[in-house]
Amino acid sequence: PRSSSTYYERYHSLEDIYFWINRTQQDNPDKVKAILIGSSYEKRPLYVLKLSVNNRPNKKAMWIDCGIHAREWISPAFCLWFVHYSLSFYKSNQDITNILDNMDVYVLPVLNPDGYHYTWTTNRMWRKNRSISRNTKCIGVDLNRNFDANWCTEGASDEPCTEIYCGAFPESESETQAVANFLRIHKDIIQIYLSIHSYSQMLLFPYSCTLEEAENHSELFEMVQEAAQKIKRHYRNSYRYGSGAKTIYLAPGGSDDWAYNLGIKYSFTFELQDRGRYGFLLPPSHISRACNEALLAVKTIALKVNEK
Ligand code: ING
Ligand code: ZN
Repeated sequence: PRSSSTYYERYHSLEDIYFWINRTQQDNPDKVKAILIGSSYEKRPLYVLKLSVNNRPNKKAMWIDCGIHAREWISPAFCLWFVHYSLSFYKSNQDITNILDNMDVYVLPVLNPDGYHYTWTTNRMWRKNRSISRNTKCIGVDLNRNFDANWCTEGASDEPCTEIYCGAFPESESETQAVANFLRIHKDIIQIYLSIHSYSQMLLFPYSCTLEEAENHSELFEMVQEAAQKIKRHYRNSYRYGSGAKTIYLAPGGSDDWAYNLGIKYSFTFELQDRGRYGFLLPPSHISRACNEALLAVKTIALKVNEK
């Protein structure tokens, strides 16, 4: 039967997503600007969409990246869905209006385009990027172990053949450098850092690279607790929450820990649906539910930060 799902309730190839980025900025010239922040190992462009509804001076900002891990397809789907939601409901939904009136939002739809492309053509379960290392046939660095936060300690591996290979040195990868450089330049305006993964339904915050607590641990804990409670109430779905190291496992070199140490004190990693039934192969029919749940968490956090 003919599918009745919309563009945002399907998964899209990398080529489609580049086309979508271009069309989204053309169709919304007053609100959307595509910014080239660097390129991948295989020389694909890394575009960030800047959503900005007014030119108020001293506006703060939120950063959202998707697709750092190639096989987590719900993640890029969320970034596209979120941009579409923001553009569609600005002025009609009170929460998104409040958020966009007070902050610009930077959205990187696919942080790891080489890996994402590879999952569409060759190996659906690929996680890492596609960079080639010396002295090994094994390909790829885990970009979420490549940031400079207790880099390559327990929870990462210096063995290129593993799924959690940390790379030759911190920020060795072109994709990591592009994101880290952009965040360094904009750190004074960016208040919220958000990285979208799947699966397992968790709302995490620093630290993942150590069992020590972040300086504002209680504040971060209360934010994700409130977000999880709202998801439970609205969608009857459970999300676990807490610091990364205590909630799942020690994982050094992650982007949220690095952004936190850079000074972005509201830094989070979301693990979207599901809890393992489909895992990375979440059916397209579940996209809108998964995205609505994540949106509720984004709104809860952004509105809390806006109040400050
Ligand atoms: N989970 C993350 C991973 O990279 C994580 C968990 C979060 C690590 C924050 C580091 C920092 O292992 C998935 N599913 O990739
Ligand atoms: Zn991941």
